[in-house]
Amino acid sequence: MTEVPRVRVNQVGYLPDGPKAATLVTDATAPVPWRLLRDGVAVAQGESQPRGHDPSAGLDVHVVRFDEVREVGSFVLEADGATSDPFAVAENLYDGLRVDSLVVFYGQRSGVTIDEALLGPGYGRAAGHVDVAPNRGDGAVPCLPAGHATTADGVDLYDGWTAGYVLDVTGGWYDAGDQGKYVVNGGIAVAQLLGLYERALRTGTTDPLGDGSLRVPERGNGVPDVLDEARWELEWMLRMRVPAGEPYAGLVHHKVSDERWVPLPTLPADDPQPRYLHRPSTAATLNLAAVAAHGARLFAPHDAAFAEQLLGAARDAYDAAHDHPVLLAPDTNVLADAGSGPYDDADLDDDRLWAAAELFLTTGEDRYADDLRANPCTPVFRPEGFDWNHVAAWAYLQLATVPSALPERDTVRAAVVEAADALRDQQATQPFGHPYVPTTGRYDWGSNGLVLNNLALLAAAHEITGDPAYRDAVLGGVDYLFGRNALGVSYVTGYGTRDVRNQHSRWYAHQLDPSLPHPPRGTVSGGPNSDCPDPVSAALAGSPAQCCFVDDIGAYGVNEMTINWNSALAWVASYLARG
Ligand code: 9MR
Repeated sequence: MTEVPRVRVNQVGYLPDGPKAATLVTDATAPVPWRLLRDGVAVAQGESQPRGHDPSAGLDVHVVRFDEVREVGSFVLEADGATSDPFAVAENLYDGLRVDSLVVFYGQRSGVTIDEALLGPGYGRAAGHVDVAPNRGDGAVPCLPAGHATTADGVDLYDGWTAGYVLDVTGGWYDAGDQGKYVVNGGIAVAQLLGLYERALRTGTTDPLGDGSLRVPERGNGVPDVLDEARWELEWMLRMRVPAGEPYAGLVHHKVSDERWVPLPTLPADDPQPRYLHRPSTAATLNLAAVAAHGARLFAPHDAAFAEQLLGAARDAYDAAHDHPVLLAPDTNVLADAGSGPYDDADLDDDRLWAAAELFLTTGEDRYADDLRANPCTPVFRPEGFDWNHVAAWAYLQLATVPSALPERDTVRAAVVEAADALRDQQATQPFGHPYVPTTGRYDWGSNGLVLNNLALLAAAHEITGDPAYRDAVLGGVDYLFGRNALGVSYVTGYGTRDVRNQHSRWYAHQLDPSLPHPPRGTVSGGPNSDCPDPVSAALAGSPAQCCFVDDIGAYGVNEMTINWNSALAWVASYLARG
């Protein structure tokens, strides 16, 4: 790959009727001329806007705006003696991404053979975690034995919890590049899949991803494919419930995972580790309540019995979480052999808000509206954005956009627009165009997921107000993910000239074993993380936030794939696509 050009553009391209901006890295203090070239001929020109030193990138930059260009074609941008990578101005740039980013979920499926005819040549693999050696299988997983959650100092993170049953927890999605399956990042991922489908139905601006639209095994079954994909995880989440008669009956296990981390690469079918159910948590239970309620209203026209099962499960989980309001998932990273991520969460008011919101939207019952009122959950919006651990803003987006008789609906809509306006003000300060200005100045683990969810907030404001300025804000922010950033990389595999391909994964491990594939097209990397928490990115510690990234499979703290970041990408791609 050639050296990264100093003119940073969206390498995928720009929509003809959308905003168009690039970022030029230069020491020049005065405006410099730029030219937009097509086949070597200048079709537009102007002068750059100096923006000084950008601390997030550690670079001196100018912004180049060429919004008025509407002509379609392939272009390069020239300024200050530098030439950008080629890029398109074209319609429908994001239609393929919408499909690809959703098909990534099929590749995360556990318990089923992955068919290369669907995921792509070289992407087939044997079913993982079925009861075939060396797997111990997920068909009868025991609860974690006592003592296994005890720290070196003798603290039992699970407070003496023991239980003697086994559960069939086959299926579901692997959360990321590891072999664990976790309810709380599954929850937000399911929600965004259901949400993007519901949005498409509601707005009619994109086709609603009907049957046959995705490359999934269920295509042709008469049910919209995105619902089939979401169901794969929903059914697994239902299996994660504690059985009646057991301690914490009705709550949901936080995770099922290996006793120890397996090395890279290890295909799911080759994982020899014992697997355990970890202690239930209130957070996981509220996640099930939220997405089961959400799924109930979307499955109703397609499978009434499943919809009814989901609604019953949502109500029961909500009640169980009420009875056990603070059973927290602890930080299991402190264990010597954690074997799984913690997804710890000490603040559950946002989860409660989300579950009440979806139950209200599906049932319209006062009980849930009363619970919403009793739980203001401030602040709902954080400048960092929402994620699996902070779901209040997502709940607000749902309450603001899904039709309901909530008396305070207009207030919620106004709050979403106000938050979007604040975000747009912050975005205007960013010479790389992205709406992500964390209060600490440090980028979080999964910053790309946060950027994407901030874009979803702007998109919701567009839906609420009809003001195209919010759509422009989304498009301007997307540029950052596709190359208009400090490193000049596209963070989505298969999209852009310099795309990331070595996201941390035990099976998409081409970097370590060339017989294995890269992650499939449409896989987003977690992105810069100022903490540089893994041995590979540790070398970058102290770098400007945007530079805390490397496309290396060992850099799990900055360059992993997860279902919850891909769901954010799929949501935004679905908003941008046109049916
Ligand atoms: O996405 C998670 C991030 O918000 C946390 O800060 C981080 C540390 O606990 O964990 C991330 O989730 C990882 C999980 O723990 C294990 N599987 C991979 C996930 C993505 O890196």
